[in-house]
Amino acid sequence: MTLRGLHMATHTKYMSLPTKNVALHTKYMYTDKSLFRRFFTPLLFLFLLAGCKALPPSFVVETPMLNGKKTALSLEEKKQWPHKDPYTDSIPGMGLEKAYAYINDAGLKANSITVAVLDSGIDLLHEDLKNQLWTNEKEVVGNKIDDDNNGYIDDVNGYNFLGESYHEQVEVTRIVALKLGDAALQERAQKELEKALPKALQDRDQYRQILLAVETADADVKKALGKDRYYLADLESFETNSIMLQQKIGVLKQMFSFADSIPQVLKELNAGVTHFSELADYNLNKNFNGRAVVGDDPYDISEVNYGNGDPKNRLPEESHGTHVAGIIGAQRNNGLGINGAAQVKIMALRAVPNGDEYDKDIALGIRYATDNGAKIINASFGKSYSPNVEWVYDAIKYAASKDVLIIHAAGNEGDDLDHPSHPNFPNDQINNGPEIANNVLTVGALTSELGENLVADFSNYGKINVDVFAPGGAIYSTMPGGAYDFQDGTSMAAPGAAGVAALVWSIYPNLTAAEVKKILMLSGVRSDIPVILPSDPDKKAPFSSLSVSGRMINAYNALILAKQVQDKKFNLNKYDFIR
Ligand SMILES: [Ca+2]
Ligand SMILES: [Ca+2]
Ligand SMILES: [Ca+2]
Ligand SMILES: [Ca+2]
Repeated sequence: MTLRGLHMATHTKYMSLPTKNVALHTKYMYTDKSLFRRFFTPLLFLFLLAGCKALPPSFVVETPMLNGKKTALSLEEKKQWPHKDPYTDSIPGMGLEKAYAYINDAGLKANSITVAVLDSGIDLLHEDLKNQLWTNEKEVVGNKIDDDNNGYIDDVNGYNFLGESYHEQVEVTRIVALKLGDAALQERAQKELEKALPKALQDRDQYRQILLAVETADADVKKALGKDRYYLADLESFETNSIMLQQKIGVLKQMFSFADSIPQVLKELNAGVTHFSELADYNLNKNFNGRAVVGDDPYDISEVNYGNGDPKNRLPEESHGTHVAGIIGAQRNNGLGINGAAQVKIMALRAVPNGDEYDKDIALGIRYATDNGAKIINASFGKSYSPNVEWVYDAIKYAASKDVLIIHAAGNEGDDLDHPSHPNFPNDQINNGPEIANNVLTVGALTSELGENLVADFSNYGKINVDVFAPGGAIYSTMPGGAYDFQDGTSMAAPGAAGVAALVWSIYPNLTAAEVKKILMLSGVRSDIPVILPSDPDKKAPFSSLSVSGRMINAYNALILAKQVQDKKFNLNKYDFIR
């Protein structure tokens, strides 16, 4: 599944930062001798102790305390926050504006670099992406011949491993329907499916009921007010003796706490109905076969003649790959839309359907990217079961052998990935064991609030399985049809990290993939501020305890450290993250 947050309230919550909360966090950060600190200290001490072994030196002058912004972000800041800096701007972005100012001042030159977006389809005609696409120069478009003899026909901007398929089952459904794996796995999957399907139907019906109630209330209140557009203030000042109308106004007032307008509420409710309907009709439907139109056997990795050379999105709602691609590499400073994190060539690989991706497509996609010149592969997808995981592990090791870096989203379940029952595939560690390769960076999601809500409430985390954090809450980027919009998810955090990796690597191309990974982790901004745990909103833990590095990615720091490594003034081998 693509890793985008689907709960309706998250978006709005991040968009309107409540200032009173910001003030509260600041208090925590300053009050060393407060009551709070007394209760918290034993716990904090444990975490600090655990973190000490791994604590590398600082590479830049860091002020001892990070201060969150005390006012709400402006719309422009909301659109650009991932490029802001925690120190300079009090916003926990990736320091990209600062990094570009430094690049400019120092006169640093960037080399060309290709980043593969292994994802859903991409809007290849988008105004802010079309000039940034990787092109296979030796391939002639549309002649049905594999001109460059790389095994793929007409792969001009990448490849489409999904053919004309879009909806898919999730692995739990496939395990039950196709009897994959052993009896124990099938029994476990059967139990999950028996719970998930009725839940999806129930959620769909609930969304439908709320949608109907809001639609009816909206129509009646418009009529009573005598206007087509109204605001919360209109509802608050409206007086009526009709109990029915009072109830409807009550419903609408409640809705204003989820979004800024009723049309936005209706849009999100409709999206909810669609989401839960698709869950029931496709993802969790034992009898659905999304792969039939592709025509291959997805359980035979040797059968490679499938899919086609057109990785564009098939439907407007297939927006994920477009959004991810823009975060990494939307054309910079062209007077349109947004600035990507780096100026890269985007290789479009369509391999993630509306359901769980097949291990075969992911393994072949990683190999395609590796063999055709990508240095970085962005992997904003994941799933809880991976029946042919060995194919993916082999592909990851192959990419490592060719010095290709893979950036993986940590996932959106709000879970501790170090817990044995919460794997998120493709991982690079089996049962918290040693890493199978040194080229995978796993990224959790931050919100724009430098305080207790710093870690997005949907983000997975883990001192062993998540390497670093990057912005993932309410991220503004490209959408199909030449549009732009906000999306939430660790899916949005991975491409931010991928863009920073691309920027660093484009300037210091002699670094290895493993070195770039380590530089991103070591140079991040570390903070011990207490953050709400995504898995338990009643609990807090130091931010630094939720990932291997304890840090959030910072492009400026990464460039400084990369230069030191290149000039042999800093030996990366001396520092390791001890678990
Ligand atoms: Ca070809
Ligand atoms: Ca051709
Ligand atoms: Ca642009
Ligand atoms: Ca790892």
